[in-house]
Amino acid sequence: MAEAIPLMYGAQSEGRRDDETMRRFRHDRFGQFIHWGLYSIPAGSWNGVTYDYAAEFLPQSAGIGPARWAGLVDDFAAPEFDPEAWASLAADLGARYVTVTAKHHDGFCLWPSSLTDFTVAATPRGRDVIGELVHAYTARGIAVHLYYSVLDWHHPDWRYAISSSQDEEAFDRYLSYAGEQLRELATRYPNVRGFWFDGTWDESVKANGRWSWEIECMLKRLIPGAIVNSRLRADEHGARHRDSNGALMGDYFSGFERRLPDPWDRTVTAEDWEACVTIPQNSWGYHAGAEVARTHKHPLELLEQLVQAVSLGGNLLLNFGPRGDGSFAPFEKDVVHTLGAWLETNGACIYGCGPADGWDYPGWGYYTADAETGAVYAVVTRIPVSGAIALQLPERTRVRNATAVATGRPVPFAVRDDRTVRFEVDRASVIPLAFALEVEQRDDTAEQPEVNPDLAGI
Ligand code: H79
Repeated sequence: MAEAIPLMYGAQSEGRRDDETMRRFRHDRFGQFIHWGLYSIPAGSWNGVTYDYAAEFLPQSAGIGPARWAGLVDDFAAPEFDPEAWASLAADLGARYVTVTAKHHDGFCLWPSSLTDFTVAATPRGRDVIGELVHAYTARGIAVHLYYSVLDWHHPDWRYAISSSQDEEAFDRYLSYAGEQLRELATRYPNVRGFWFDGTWDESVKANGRWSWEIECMLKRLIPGAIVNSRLRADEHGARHRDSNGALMGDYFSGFERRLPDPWDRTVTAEDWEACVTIPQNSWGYHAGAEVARTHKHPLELLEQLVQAVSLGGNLLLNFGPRGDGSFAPFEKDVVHTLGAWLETNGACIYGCGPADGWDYPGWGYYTADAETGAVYAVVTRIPVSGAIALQLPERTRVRNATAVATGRPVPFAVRDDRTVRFEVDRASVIPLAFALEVEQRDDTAEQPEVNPDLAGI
């Protein structure tokens, strides 16, 4: 193995964190992402033209400069905004934590930051949106993480790259500004559980690994146990997410955006990770365009992504983009009802679960396992036309008992051979079917399967 490179600003710890806060985050498995800001008002259209790209990228798509964009501050009245209703929606969804955009790329702050005028305080709504949300979610036992974009299209000192000493001075001022904002957030909202960083891919940011290291230290000093995503971090050589020695920086890998690892890719189970996904093909902020609406995923596709993430030891952060007025669109309420109803009765195979060791990806769905109880779950998301499901057991195990998770009722199964059991599932089911398996070790000394020497080695 190559010798480790000495690093000052690489990973801050080795291996997985195993403190109470991190265990809780891992146990939660399902989070709700909220993208809400000025971009929620034009919702993808400007001067009568609709841009079928991400709504939060409208300033770029439509070529709207920061000054004109800032005019939206006057329109941010959000008469329907009700923090309690948002918290109750998150609970109905079955989300155990919520990650909210405190500041997105446009630089607009949803809290009344003392470091800029470009905040919710300047809007007709006036009040502290982040503060009200932290309060409402926390009161319902839902943990809060704050999203913060380092990239900032509004701040005059932001630079994409550093090509002069003036750039360097400006960008240093910018990094102090961002650092002070983060100190402000951690001080104002000490109950938040973590921070979710974005917009860290530009050369200017990559050249400031030390800043990202110091931010991680500061946040963890102000909020002991705070969780930060790997996207915050770069080391002194500009390596992102993982340092120049390959060690994960931050507390979990956050590079899976609008995609999940392949269902058979066990390598990802070595780290904590979280994938973030959208309901439309590509918009995080609310987009009112008809073309974007045609790309909406079916709620059950999103549910399947959740099961897939858990089967690979990851969390799923499912994005919602509330409308400019503060209400949620009907298609998002459908997602809440479908996922929430399923999780209400089937949550045992999701919360607190992770990969099932020794159980290979079966094609008809996913296995998850609860390390605490030892239960293995078979979640059928692609019912074969025959209704016959074959389970390939790990070596030296047997299924003692199987029950339907939703009802607790026993489920008959047939032992087909030494390593295979077979279920008949309801071919008419319109939702994933979850089965809890009681698995026991098999003593092989008693019953060695017969091996025909003529077939050995085939
Ligand atoms: O907040 C949502 C999006 O608005 C934001 N991230 C999610 C969570 C986002 N910002 N930009 N993008 C998504 C897409 C940008 C991708 C790119 Fe790149 C940045 C292309 C080039 C620079 C990714 C990073 C691919 C190469 C580097």
